[in-house]
Amino acid sequence: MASSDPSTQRGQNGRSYRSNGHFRELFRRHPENPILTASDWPYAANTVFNAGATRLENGETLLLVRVEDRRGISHFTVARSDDGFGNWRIDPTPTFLPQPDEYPEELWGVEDPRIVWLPQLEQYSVTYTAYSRNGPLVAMALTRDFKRFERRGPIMPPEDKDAAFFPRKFGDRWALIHRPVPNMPGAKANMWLSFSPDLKHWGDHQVLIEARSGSFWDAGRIGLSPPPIETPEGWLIIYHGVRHTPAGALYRNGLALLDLEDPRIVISRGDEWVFGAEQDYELTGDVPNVVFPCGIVVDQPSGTVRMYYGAADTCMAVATAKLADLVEWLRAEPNPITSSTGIDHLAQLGPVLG
Ligand code: BMA
Repeated sequence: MASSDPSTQRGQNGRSYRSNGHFRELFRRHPENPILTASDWPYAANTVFNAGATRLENGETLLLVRVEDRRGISHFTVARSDDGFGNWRIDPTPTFLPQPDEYPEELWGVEDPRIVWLPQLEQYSVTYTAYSRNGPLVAMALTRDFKRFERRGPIMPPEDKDAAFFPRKFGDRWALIHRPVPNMPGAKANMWLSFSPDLKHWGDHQVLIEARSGSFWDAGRIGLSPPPIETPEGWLIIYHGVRHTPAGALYRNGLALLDLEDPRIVISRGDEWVFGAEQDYELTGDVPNVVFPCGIVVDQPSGTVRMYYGAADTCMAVATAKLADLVEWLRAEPNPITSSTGIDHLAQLGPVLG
């Protein structure tokens, strides 16, 4: 299915109605979006969306796609492509099915995987949402080949989602970004950072980035989208923000930058979103108005990132950007950490890195 450029979406009077052309668009949608839909699937599937992504050693792009069946329960299936845009080769049967007998936290499925290569372990980590009887929690598995997975079970209790590791240790500890949801009225669903010596025991939990307030695009709740991206200027964070409206939630993406050696330090955070639902396949589907990236691949020579996102909880799409443009946009943003984020106290916490 080919997409139409938002600037050419016109009403009866010929005027464009979805884009006023004065924003700097950092991400370009692939002209063949959506790149994967349930109709491409080799077996029965309701929707295919929110895939984790990585580039394999042989240059292939691998997506670990969330597939929802008609019970409403999700599993993961691998899709591979040489250029990361087309000719996807999809595993003929599910790759990673929930195993509630052995892993009761997976009772109602597995969702929204994030893939990070951990050079020290020479394995890929897959952090995912396991939908347990007590609510969604963060679980993790390790794999070398995306065929056999070593499940490590829950690493954060419910409700918690949107988790990914940093690819390397800080001092002698791993770090995890995740998004617990407090149930105290008025407390917000913020992004947190936690540390572990062994990927199993987690501590020094702290708020990393807070949801904003009032009418802001990221006032409802926020969460990490793809895993952190290492750049010379810092860890680039693409996060999703939710604004609740009478017509439902709007899911969009914004940017922040963390200190390379101390990821507790937020160097900057953009005030505006940089990617939101505009195209038909993002506006219409099981959950309208959702763009939800879980995977990113950096093409080193060109400095281009491919951001893979679920559209409207229904299909998979991809958009590209120049990594340097994303970092430069953040630098140019007039609002580095200000009181509107309420997190500048973190810099005063003192060293906790091992
Ligand atoms: C979030 C997650 C995602 C989903 C999004 C929009 O809370 O559950 O899996 O894409 O909502 O429905």
